[in-house]
Amino acid sequence: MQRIQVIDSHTGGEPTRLVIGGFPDLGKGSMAERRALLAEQHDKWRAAAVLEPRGSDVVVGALLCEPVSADAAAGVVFFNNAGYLGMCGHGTIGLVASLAHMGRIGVGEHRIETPVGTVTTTLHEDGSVSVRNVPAYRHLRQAAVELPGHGTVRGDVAWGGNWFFLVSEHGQRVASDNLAALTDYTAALRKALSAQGITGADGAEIDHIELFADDSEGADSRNFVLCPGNAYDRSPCGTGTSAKIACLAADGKLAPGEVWKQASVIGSVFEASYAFDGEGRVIPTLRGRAHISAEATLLIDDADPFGWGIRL
Ligand code: PYC
Repeated sequence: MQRIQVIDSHTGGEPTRLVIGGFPDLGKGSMAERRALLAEQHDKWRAAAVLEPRGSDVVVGALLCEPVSADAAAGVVFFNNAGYLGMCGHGTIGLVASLAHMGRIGVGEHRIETPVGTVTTTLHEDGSVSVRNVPAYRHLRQAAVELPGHGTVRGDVAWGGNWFFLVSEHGQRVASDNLAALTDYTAALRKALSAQGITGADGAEIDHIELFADDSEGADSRNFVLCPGNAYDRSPCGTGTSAKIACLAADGKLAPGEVWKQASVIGSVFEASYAFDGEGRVIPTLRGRAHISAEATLLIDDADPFGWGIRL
């Protein structure tokens, strides 16, 4: 029997499963190197932790690692049903809440190493968490993609710790009673981007699609975010909100320090603002709240045919 110790949390409805023990030793390299090692040599551990029957398409895994730098509180490698992520905003908020729950950190500032750079988090007195993300920027403005059945769709391509295609003019209803249609539309859009060679910098795959609409509940915007494994983000998506902030800054529609309230399709909200980094990019800061939902040990029985996850 194999055992994996986890703490589950959710941030605005989006789950994070923090792995605190039981995974193979990935050495002392950077988080990017440890992510590569996990993907290349130990991927079955990712599958066991987040796929059915223990997990689901929605669960984002976060492997807690010893940081490289002595001034960091932790390192982390994020993964999901489809593979591995660069950064994860909701997951970082969940990680910080879980570290506080474990008694490893208190109120104040904590640096976290991720595969795409170090982020600075703040655990606030009220339990909310701010994340000063890696630099974000717009790569392409209003790129045109031909979407079968819908004609030309235009959107920005931006980096917020993952690659996003951000669309405001889409003709879709961004509402929680329209999830199947939104999922079909955004999945088709992602396929069309790939087929038509529209990518992030250096040919990077755009694996997240983000649709925007006005919000009726008082936020500046409501989004629907399709994640790489076809689940939608229940939270407003920290990296997606960072990408949005970068586009707003590039269009001169949001001033440095001004607060942008981004609602998710289920109505949870992140607050975001930015500062310029002096190199044409923005440093977004997101604020949200996570709640702990379980402390558990996952068991993998050698005799279980689906013990290492259901891979379809
Ligand atoms: O919050 O950055 C995020 C995120 C990425 C994928 C799911 N959530």
